[in-house]
Amino acid sequence: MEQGIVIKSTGSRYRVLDNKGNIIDCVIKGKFRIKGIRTTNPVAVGDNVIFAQDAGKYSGIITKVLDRRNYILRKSSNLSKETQIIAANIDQVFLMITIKLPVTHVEFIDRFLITAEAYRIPAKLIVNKTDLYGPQDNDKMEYLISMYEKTGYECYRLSVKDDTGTDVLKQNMKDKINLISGNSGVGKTSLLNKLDPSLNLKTGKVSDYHKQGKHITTFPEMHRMPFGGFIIDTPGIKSFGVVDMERNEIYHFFPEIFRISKKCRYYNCLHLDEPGCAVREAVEKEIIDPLRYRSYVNILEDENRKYR
Ligand SMILES: Nc1nc2c(ncn2[C@@H]2O[C@H](COP(=O)(O)OP(=O)(O)OP(=O)(O)O)[C@@H](O)[C@H]2O)c(=O)[nH]1
Ligand SMILES: [Mg+2]
Ligand SMILES: [Zn+2]
Repeated sequence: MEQGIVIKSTGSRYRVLDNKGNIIDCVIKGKFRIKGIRTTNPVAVGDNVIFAQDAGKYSGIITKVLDRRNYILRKSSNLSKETQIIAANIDQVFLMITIKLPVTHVEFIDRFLITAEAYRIPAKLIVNKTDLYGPQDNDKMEYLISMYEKTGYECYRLSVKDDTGTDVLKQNMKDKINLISGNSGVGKTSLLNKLDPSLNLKTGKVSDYHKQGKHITTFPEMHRMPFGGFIIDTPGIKSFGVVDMERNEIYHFFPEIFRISKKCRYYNCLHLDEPGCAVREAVEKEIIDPLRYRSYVNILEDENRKYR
């Protein structure tokens, strides 16, 4: 029996990196179930596994998944019940966003951030493609960055194309297990190719007509970085359903809303139209950004719809 870490999962086959640096293609045997959650994939990238290797062959059978330190789940859509583990045992997640080509929406960012908060995984934002931005785009970028920095999220300005901002990111990712997520076409895989040109991974174009990416990366895959640590590249996501959250706890994962909610008159205030709501007062005074509050209300309404 040997131990390794899953670096790629394609549904039925798993690529495992062992302690000696060998890569073994594995299948799973038996049933793997995680308490309390239903997932479409029992073994995920980042999982530490025990496997039995066929003598002399670079193929094996995974027999056990070791306890996960954490994991990040997604729902294939807002209303779907199917959940998928994107990756496990992650030190930090980066959401890559772009102001244009494609446009990343605030609510999408917020759905991602609350998921990371719920799983207690530090989340950071990367704004890529700064080389494309005119004055208006830059204003929009700076607005978002200041909004998220105030809330407590680190933000990075990046142009993979011009190679600006890559060194700072490298320093931050060094020696950690990092995951990069984001819409299709924002440049996740391009960043990996920049950080390690020998990877030569496939990237895609953003279409002129739809201004969206073409879902080039299809499975999450973990890559060892020459400067130390790992980066997990993931397929672009369209929408992000929130997982495992009660309606009355969604605001717990908006740090600035949660902080102020302690001053609401009613302990079970949902910050919609209750009297004495400190959150709504803070939104009016723009202490809480109205964009963030709008995301909160939309996500809450989406969750309500599911119960009807
Ligand atoms: N102008 C500009 N284009 C970029 C930059 N970074 C990436 N691109 C381009 O954006 C397109 C999409 O890049 P990918 O790296 O394939 O995007 P991705 O996020 O991996 O997309 P999926 O795998 O589909 O999720 C490619 O044409 C890249 O060349 C950048 O900083 N500036
Ligand atoms: Mg990609
Ligand atoms: Zn309130």
